[in-house]
Amino acid sequence: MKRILTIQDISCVGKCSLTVALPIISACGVETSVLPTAVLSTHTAFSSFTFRDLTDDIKNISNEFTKQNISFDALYTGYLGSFKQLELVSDLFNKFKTKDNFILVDPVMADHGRLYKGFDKNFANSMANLCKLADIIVPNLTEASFMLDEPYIEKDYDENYIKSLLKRLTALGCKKALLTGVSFNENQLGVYGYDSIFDEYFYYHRKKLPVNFHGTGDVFASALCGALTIGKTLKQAVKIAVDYTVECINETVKNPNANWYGVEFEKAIPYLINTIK
Ligand code: PXL
Repeated sequence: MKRILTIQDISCVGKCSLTVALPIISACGVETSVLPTAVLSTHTAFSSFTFRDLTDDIKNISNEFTKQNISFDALYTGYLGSFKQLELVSDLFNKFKTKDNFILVDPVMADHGRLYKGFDKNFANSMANLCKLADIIVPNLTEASFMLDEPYIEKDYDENYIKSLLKRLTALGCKKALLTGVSFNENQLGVYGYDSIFDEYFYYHRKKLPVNFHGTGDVFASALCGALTIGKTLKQAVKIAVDYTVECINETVKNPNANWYGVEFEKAIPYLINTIK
């Protein structure tokens, strides 16, 4: 069985990071090892939360993995809370990267033109450095703009603009970049991808829905990671992950009492299992 290591926080309530990655990657039929970087009572979009920093454990845990001869078919990072964590994770990448596995970095730090609580421009620069070590990165438009020192453009951009961002993202050092939340008109929303090895662009989009939910980026990245790990091509994995994310949103809007803080991804897990077969 394939095994991945995902490195991100546990937000006890909030449907993001590890509480999303674990069930979704498991549903893809992939063993999901975790390296929790922090424990929060909820994610940071809540008005208050606790934050137990686990930075000091990262090195000891990864040293034990080495001692026990544990290897991974993919290394996948999401929300990372500090400069020190970025540094430790880049050491870990250097230790566990092989010629047969891949590194997926989701540079979680911003959305809708704004950085999440606790992050600043310098953090975005350091995250861009971590992206250099990745095979695939999956920023949204806001994260890409911060990492490239570009003003955030919300809409009315064209395809050439998106392609130039993608080219510059891969110029950081990663081979493939996927920009999420790309929309050229009111009816479509999707993921624009660029594979720098084949110099190939692609756009996979669905109908734009008039809603916005927290945590959909984590759902997308987790399904993408699972699909890639079991051997799907980049384009196949993007389609699986986008379609699953749309399914999660559709399930959530059906429920008038759905929580504001995340999508009902659990209800769409049977759909994911069926489509990934
Ligand atoms: O969904 C990304 C995410 C993950 N982890 C924490 C967060 C967020 C986004 O706000 O706050 C702790």
